[in-house]
Amino acid sequence: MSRLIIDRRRFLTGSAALGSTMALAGCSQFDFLAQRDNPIRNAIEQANVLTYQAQRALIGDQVLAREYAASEIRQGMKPNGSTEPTTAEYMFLRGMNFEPYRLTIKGMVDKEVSFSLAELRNMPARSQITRHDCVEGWSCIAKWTGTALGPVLDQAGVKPGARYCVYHCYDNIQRSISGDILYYESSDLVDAYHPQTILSYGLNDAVLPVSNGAPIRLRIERALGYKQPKYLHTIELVDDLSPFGQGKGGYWPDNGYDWYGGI
Ligand SMILES: Nc1nc2c(c(=O)[nH]1)N[C@H]1C(S)=C(S)[C@@H](COP(=O)(O)O)O[C@H]1N2
Ligand SMILES: [Mo]
Repeated sequence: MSRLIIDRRRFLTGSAALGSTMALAGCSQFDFLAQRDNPIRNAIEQANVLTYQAQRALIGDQVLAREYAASEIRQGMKPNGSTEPTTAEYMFLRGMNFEPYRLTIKGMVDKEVSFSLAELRNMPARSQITRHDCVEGWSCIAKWTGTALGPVLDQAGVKPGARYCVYHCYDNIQRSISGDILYYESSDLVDAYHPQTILSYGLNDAVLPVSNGAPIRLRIERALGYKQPKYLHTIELVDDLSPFGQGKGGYWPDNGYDWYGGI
């Protein structure tokens, strides 16, 4: 059994090597890869589809990410990307200590629902100590507390045709003369219903700080850092990712990163 696991790892490491080539697309040297019709990019994207399918087939749907002991938390959670959103909506909520905040579940659901922070905190809680891996080359072990996303989605009733969750965030990751670009991400429903996928409001036994995504940030523990949306306000159930952003399923995928981002 253990040999089988090692072989799986080795196989996936091979495919992951292509994924990390993709991650370099953020560097200017590889900027040409970010052009959507670039043939090299298309080839790498095909490899990413293979990685996704291989992970789904080989690892299975519900395998847990490794959890660590409290003694293995050796640092704070390094804030990265947006750390202080400046959209009017977010600054208003922050000024009100997130009292009026609501998380909305909409799209391909039986009924749109929304929850206050107090309601989310009153749902069954789960804590997990996991390692966050950013493609920039750093990792942090941290303790996340929140409520599982699956049962929250069930309260809205996911329609049979839905395939993805789109996670909409408050922060303007990019500001330009043509307006703010807001961070967004997406996952399939396997990751959405994974038992370690939580709507997190606590970090290392304290209230989740603004720099790490207050009031709610999603944890998808078997995915890379950019698949962990902070400042989450709406989850939209859809069957197609192409209408959002530039159509690749997330802010970083729109800029050349692999959509699945599995680890
Ligand atoms: N809304 C939002 N979510 C985000 C980001 C961001 O800029 N905005 N950055 C991503 C990246 S690249 C990483 S590594 C992690 C950083 O999370 P942290 O600040 O809690 O360390 O958040 C991810 N989620
Ligand atoms: Mo990251």
